[in-house]
Amino acid sequence: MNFSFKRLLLVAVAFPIVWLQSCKPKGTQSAVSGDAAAKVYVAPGKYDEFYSFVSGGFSGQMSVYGIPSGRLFRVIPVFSVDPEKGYGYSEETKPMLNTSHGFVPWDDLHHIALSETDGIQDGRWVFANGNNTPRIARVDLKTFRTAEIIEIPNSGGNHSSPFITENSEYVIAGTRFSIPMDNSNGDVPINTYKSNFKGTVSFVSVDKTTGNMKIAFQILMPGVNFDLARAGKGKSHGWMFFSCYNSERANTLLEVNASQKDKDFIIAVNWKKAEEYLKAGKGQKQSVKYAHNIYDEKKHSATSVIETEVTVLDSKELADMVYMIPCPKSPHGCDTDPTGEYIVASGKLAATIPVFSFTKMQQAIANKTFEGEYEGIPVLKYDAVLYGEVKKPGLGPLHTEFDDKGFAYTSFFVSSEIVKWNVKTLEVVDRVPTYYSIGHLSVPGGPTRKPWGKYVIAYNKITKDRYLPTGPELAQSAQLYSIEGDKMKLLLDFPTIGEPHYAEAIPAELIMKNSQKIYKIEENQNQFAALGDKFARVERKGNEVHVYMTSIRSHFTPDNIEGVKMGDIVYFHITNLEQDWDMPHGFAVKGANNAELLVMPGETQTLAWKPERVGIFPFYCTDFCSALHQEMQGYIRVSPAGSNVQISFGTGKTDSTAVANK
Ligand code: K7E
Ligand code: CUA
Repeated sequence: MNFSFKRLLLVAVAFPIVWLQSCKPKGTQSAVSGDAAAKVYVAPGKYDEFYSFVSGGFSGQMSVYGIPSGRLFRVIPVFSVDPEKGYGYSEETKPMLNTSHGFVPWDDLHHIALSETDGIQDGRWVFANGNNTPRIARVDLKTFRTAEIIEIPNSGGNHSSPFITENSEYVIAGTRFSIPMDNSNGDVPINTYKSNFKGTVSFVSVDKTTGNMKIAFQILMPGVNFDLARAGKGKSHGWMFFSCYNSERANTLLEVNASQKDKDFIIAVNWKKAEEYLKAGKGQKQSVKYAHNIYDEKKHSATSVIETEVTVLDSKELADMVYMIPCPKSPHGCDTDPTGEYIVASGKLAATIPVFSFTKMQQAIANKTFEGEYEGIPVLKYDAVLYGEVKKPGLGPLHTEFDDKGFAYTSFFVSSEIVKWNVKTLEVVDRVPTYYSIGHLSVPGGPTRKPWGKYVIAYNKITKDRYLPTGPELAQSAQLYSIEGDKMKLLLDFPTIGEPHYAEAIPAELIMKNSQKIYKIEENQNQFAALGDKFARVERKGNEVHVYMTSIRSHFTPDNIEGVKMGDIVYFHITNLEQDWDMPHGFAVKGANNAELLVMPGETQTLAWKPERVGIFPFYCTDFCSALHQEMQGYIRVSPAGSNVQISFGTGKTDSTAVANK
């Protein structure tokens, strides 16, 4: 028995937990220091310090966690239907998921952008991208609900999105896949990529008061793949920086063919210049088709409008608007530091992290220090724009966030670690392992002019042995590290919903004070609302039966309905008359090919139901609302098509008011 094993045994006797851990595969050692538990412990009844908004990847949703506890508070349905909340199932919310391709009830949500004022998070809205069917959503942080979705035309996949400018002037959308433009003949051989496929970046303006989005302009770009982006800030305000790959413009086996060249590009867009060109009428109007969906908080319903025009500025023709900066092999993340001076690019296949200087870029532009052109766009000389390189930082750099003390934190997918480095000196000062294969990472306020610091959160792609096994697919996960000291310290693992990509955290006080408690019943303008029991009724309009129903603890009015016939469509319009915080009522009817409704206090929502057989169908409240929740139920009778049962309804009438169908 060697010395160290004896020691291990001794420790094992004293601390059986340690013994257990040492028997697990190497990776599962927690590397957690003694006070970690206290640092993440939020006592019962106490609040977390930060909200974290986490992308759900292929779940299409966004989730909301408390930091430092890692407690899940809410899943906000955005691009995917959500039966838990009736989102995408109720008649009022269905239009939110409308697109020019029809109803698209799923997407792939990668990136989060919290609204900003003067480069500081303001807690008003959070934006998110739909990657697959190009869309940007805006979630209202008063209600934690998706308030608006705008589709992006001339785009093949909205990955490079929705990065935000420092006064929320724009959220942007760069196309991941280049494609033939929507107004051209798209029926072309795929191998004519180089001549027919184009890229675009869209600048979507955000109304200062309402938050409403509008595609202000698009810029026509070479047919590369746009990956990520960040807005300039401070001195670089007015610029947007995009990473791109596939400068080879390959249309097949990109794994090989898009990694041929030594360098791809960071593309710098001067959007103030673009605004000038737009004003001067240099844009070309193109006829396209895209959906614009808005949820009206008073009408409690969404409308979807198909828009038919965008204005396109051509990067080839309009000088001084777009520049390219060479960047080592297939950059992924493109991040700007809090001062706006440094632009950090992360080449997935590169061995260094290049850091570009905005000041040097301006000089290079002024002196025309170009190394050539790419598709008519000036390419700046790498050395002329480079501030310096972080040497040998790790393998597979992906994304960089910043703290409030002049440090940057870069995630490394291949070497599974976070590397901390000094933004001025470019020296690596610390590194910690992540478990495993980190993608994005997030420091509260990290992408803004004013990072709040304190933590860095890793969002991991693979968890292997970190959690109890759950069949073929394992939990994906976040890991919380303290960055208060010189060294990063692992504090906590917590699983996430879907695949987490980017996340943004914000001090809780910037949001919680504005949180809406109810919808005022007197402001309810839903056209199907019944604003009191006395308005509850059932009406037949041809083969449509409209049930104007109210809910309040603990009954529905009406709760007995007869006169529905086969071939009818029944619309249950449920108005929740409650005016107390956190008092939703649910609604579900047997056999409905649909989800439940979950109706907030003061709100009206509609469930459409097409009975497919004759009989009695119970309906009930799905959300445990009072001691008599189980009594919150009713019946609807469905008669044969030719029956002469007349519409009748009631609540609390024990004698039948309906004529029995004898
Ligand atoms: Cu790196 Cu889609 Cu932002 Cu994921 S992306 S990691
Ligand atoms: Cu209403 Cu349960």
